[in-house]
Amino acid sequence: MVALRRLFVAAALTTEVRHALAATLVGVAVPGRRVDPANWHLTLRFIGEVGEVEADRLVGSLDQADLGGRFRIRWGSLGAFPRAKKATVLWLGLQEGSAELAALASRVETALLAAGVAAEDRPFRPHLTLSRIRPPQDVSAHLEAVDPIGLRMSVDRVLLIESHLGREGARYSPVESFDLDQRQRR
Ligand code: 3AM
Repeated sequence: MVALRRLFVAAALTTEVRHALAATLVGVAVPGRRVDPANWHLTLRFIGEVGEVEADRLVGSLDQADLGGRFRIRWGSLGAFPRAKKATVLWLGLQEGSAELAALASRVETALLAAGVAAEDRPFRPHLTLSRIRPPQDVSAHLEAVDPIGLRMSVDRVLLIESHLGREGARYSPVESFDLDQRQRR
């Protein structure tokens, strides 16, 4: 039997910002099941379940790819998928850096396509998932209650992460880390 690994690619949070965001959100009412701050990330591309050979191939492709330079983002407001009135995911968005993050996601996509991964047909939406809500809820009031966070962060690294599904929710473990180019820092 071939062992399959459920993988995705994400931009890493810096440790300082992970702690600062957690402290900022401590007093904020977050409906649903919260994602542990240790698991917070900015998903760039969900890959899904792949075998060992395909996993090795896409690590090699990401390693060789020009993922571009480091850039700065600024955390913004809360948002919800699929919509505020019937939310299943509550997330934190970006006030600045969305275009740069989308450009990074596009470079990751190119590297994955080169490794034979099927093309993504869903549009990229920058977000950090804070909670998952079942059954769906109207979170409009929650969204309005929180001012934009405004905290800045440098995106320095891309991670290939393995998701282990379990009854307590998913557990994530980084498989590989890919540094963005320091020389292009803006
Ligand atoms: O943490 P976020 O929400 O950014 O929602 C899942 C999570 O992203 C997403 O991949 C990340 C790791 O699980 N995800 C899960 N299944 C997916 C799918 N079939 C998916 N994204 C797209 N298609």
